[in-house]
Amino acid sequence: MKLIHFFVALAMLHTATATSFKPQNLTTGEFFTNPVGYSLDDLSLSWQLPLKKNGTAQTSYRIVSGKSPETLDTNPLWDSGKVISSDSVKVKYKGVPPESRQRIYWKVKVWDESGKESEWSDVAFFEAGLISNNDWQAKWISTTDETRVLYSFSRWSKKQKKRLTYKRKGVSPTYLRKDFNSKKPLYARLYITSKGIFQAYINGEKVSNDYWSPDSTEETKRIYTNTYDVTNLIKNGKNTIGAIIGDGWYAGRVAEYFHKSYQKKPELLAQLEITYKDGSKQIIATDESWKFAYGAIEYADIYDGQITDANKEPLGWNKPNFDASAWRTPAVENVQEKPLLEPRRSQTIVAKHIIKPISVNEISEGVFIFDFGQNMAGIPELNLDKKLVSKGDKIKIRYAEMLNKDGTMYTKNYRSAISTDYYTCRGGGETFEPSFVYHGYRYVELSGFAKGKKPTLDSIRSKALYNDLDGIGTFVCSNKKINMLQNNIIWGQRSNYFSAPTDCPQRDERWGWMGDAQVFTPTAAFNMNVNAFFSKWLYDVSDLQTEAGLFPNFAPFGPPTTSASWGDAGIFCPWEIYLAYGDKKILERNYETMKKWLMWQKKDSKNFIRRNEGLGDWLQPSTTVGNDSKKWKGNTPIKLINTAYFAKDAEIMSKVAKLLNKNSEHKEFTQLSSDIKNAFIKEFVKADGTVGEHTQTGYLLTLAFDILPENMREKVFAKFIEKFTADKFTLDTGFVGTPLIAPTLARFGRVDLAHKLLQSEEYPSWIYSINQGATTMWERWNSYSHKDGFGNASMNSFNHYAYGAIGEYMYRYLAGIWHNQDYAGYKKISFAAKPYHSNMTFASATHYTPYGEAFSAWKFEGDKLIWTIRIPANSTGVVELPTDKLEKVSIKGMPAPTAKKFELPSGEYLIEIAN
Ligand code: RAM
Repeated sequence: MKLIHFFVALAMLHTATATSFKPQNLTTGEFFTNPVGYSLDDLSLSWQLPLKKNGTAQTSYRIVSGKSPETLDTNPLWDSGKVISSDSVKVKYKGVPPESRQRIYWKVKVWDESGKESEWSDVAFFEAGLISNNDWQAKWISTTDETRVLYSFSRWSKKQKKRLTYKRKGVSPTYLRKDFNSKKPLYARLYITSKGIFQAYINGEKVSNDYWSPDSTEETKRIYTNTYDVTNLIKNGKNTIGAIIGDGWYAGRVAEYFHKSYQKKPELLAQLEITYKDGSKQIIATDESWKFAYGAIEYADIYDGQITDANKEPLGWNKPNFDASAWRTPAVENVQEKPLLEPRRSQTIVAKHIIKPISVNEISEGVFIFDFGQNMAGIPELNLDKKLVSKGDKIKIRYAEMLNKDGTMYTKNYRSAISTDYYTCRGGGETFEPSFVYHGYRYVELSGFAKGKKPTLDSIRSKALYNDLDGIGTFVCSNKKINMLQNNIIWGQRSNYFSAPTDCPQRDERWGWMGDAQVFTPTAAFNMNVNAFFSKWLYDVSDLQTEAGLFPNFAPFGPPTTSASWGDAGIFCPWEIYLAYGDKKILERNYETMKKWLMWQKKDSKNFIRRNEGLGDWLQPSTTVGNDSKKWKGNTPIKLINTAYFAKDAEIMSKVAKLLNKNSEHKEFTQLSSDIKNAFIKEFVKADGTVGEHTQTGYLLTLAFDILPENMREKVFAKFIEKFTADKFTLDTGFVGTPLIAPTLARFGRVDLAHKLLQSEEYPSWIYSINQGATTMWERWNSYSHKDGFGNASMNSFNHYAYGAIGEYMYRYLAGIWHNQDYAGYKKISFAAKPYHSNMTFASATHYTPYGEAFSAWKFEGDKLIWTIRIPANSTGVVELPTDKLEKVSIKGMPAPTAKKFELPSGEYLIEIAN
C-alpha cells in the first residue's frame, strides 16, 4: 500500500519541477498555522521547501513581517535581510514581539542549493491573545449558592458487607448571560477562561467546537485562556453572550483527592472585545451586570457522569429577548496577580473522530448494548427521534470497555467511577451529548425507553475527544497483528492525550502519570505533533516541583515523588521533544527545573548510588500476581533502577548544557555522569557481566542507558541473552524495562530475537492481548484472557498506553525512520531499517517531519530486498544498510555505495539489495 504511494509521489515529483518554487507550510512556534491567541513565548518561524529535485536545500532566507499583508514590502516591522543559513525550522523571530491583541503578518523567500532565489511564500500570521493579567478588565463571576447535595447513590461495600449510600455535593453547572447592543463589527474577539470548564455562546451559537476548555493546570499558579474570532457571530442590534461552567478538573471528585474539598465553585472570566470600522471599540466583560441561573445540566462530574433534564432548560437563555428577570446577580471577584492568566499553549480538545456502532444487542428487556468496535475516550451523541422517546423519558447511559461472559457490561475496573449519565427527554426530535463529562469505553448501554421502544444503530454515535493533535506518523507491515498493534498504540494515545498525558480515561484516576508519559514520549512524538502539548504539560510538571527539586508523580495535581522513571519525565520529556522537533526553547524553559531534579538526586545519593525507594519496574509480569502492590514493583533492585536513571539524567543534562552554551555546567554534568556510571558498575556489575539480581530490566537499563564502557558491553549483553533464553524469550519486564527490550536487542545485533518477541503470541506479549480482543493498549498483559477472564479489577485498565512504547522499535528499526541524536528535529534523518525475512515481507513508515514528509518502505521480492526512502527538502538522510555485502547494493541513478553507512541529500531513492 505504502509502496504504491511512493511511486505516485515519484511521478508527482517530476511534474512538480515545472511549477513555481516558493516556501510553503509556514508555521509559528510549535508548528501552529496562523495561530490566534496561543502562547507566543516560543516566537519562532518555520517553513518547508518543496522537493523540486533530489538535493533541494536552502542556502539563505529572508523574512519580512508587517502590520498588514499589503505593507509587508513597503513598511515592514522587521526585515531579516538575506541571511546565509540553511535554517528553516524554528528560526527566531527577531522583530518586536506582538503586544496583546496584535496580529503580525509575515512571509519568507529562500535561495536554493544553486543560489537560485525563490518567489515569496504566501502570507502567514500570528496573533497574540491577552498576555498579561492587567489586560483583563473582566471579573471572575460565579453562583452565589453554597454547596448542596446533588446526587446520592448506593453501592455495595465489600468491607462493610452492605449497601452504603454516598452523597455527592457541589453546585450544578452554572448558566451565565448578558444582553448587549452592537453594530456590525469590523472584527471581534472573545477572550475567555474559567475555573472549571466552560462552553460559550453568542446569540445561541456555540463560539467553537471545543470541549473541556481550559486545559487542566495547577490552577493556583496559572490558568490558560482561549481566544475566539467571533466577528461573524455579532449582529447589528440586540445580542446575547452566555456561558455554562462546570467542575472539570477544578471541583468535584477529582479535586477532592487533591484539594481535600470539592466545594469549590466554577467561575467564569470573559471579555468580548468588539472593534468597529471607525476604530472605536466596545468591551463586554463579565461583572456584576451579568445574571446567573441553572438549566438542564443538573450534575456533571468527571468520574460519576452527567445528569441532564432537558425540560429544565430555560429555552432561549443564550439569545436576545429572553426573560431573565428571575436570574440572579453573580458573586464577583477581581482578577488578581495570581494565578497567571496566559494564552493557551496547546491545541484545544475537540471531537477528532466520529465512530458509528457496529452492532446493538438487547441484552435484557429494554436494555440495549451498542458496540463501537473500538475502545476510546469521549462522549456519545444520542439521536432521539419522536418515534423513540416522549417527554419525560429518562434514558440511562452506561459505559464499559469490555463485556462480561453473559454479555452484560463489565464496569468493575472503573472502580469508584460511576460513569453513568442520565438524560430526561424533552419530547423527541432531539439530540443530546453529555458534554461536561467524558468516559473511556467501547460499549454504551442505553435503557429507560418506554416498553417496546427500541433504539437502532442510528440512535447513537460516538465522539472521540482529545487535544486537536495532527497525526504525523503511519506504520504498516505485512503482519496483520502488528498492524492491529499499531492501531492500538494510536488509540491508546488518542484516548489519553486529554489535556495532559493521562494514564487511562475510564476509572477514578485519569491523571498525567509521569512514568507512563516518559516511556511513551518518543512513540507519541512520532505519531502526532505533540510539541505544544508537551510544552503545556511540562509547565504542569514544573509548577509542582518542590523547593528541594522533587518532581510530582503525576501532573497536574500530583504529590512529589522520589521514584526514578516517574520523576525523570521532567528530564526525558523535554529532551525527547527537542530531538523530535528541534525545539530548543523547551530545553531553555525547563533547564532550571531539570537541573534541580538532577541535583536533588545527587544530594539524595550515597557515593552516587540512589536510595532503594520508588515504583520500581512497575507491573513486572512474574511478580505482579495477587494483591500485594509491593510485589507489583518487580524484582529488579529499585536502587539499581534509580541509579541508572540518575546516570542517564546526568548524561542528558551534559548535552543540554552544551547546547545552551552553559560550559561549566556541561563539564560538571559530564563528570557527574561518568562518576555515577563508575559507581553503578562497581555496585551492580560483576566481572562475569552479571548485573544486579540477574533480571531482564537490570541488563536493559545498563545497556540502553550506555552505562558501560565499550569493552564491557558484549559480556553484559551475553548475560542478558542468557537470562532471556532461560526465560524462553518472553519478556519479564514492567513499565521501566519493557520499552527498552526490543530496541536493545536490535541495537546489539539480535534483531532476530526482537522480531521474534514482537511477533510472539505467548503470554506475556503484545500480540497476546490482541488475540484476547484488545483494541487499545492494556495496563496488564493479561487484563483479560479468553481462558481466565478478567484480571484484578483494582488495577485493570483496558486503555493504558505505556506498553505502546514498542512503537519506537517498530518505526525506528522495523520500518527504519528515526531522528538523529546529533541533528535534532530531523535536520538529518536516520534510515536504518532492519528487514527480517523469516515471515515478514514488507514494512513501511511515514513521518511528517518539520521539513516535510519522510518515508521508508522495504519489501522482499523473492530474495531481493527493495528499499525506498524519501528525504524531504533541506534535510539529509543518514542511511545505514542492513548488509555488509556492499557489492550486492545498488541505488537507482546513483553510484554504488562505498560504505555501509552514508549520507544522501534530500530526494527519493530506490535501493536494491540482491541476495
Ligand atoms: C497506577 C497507574 C499508572 C502508574 C501508577 C504507578 O495508578 O497504573 O499507570 O504510573 O499506578
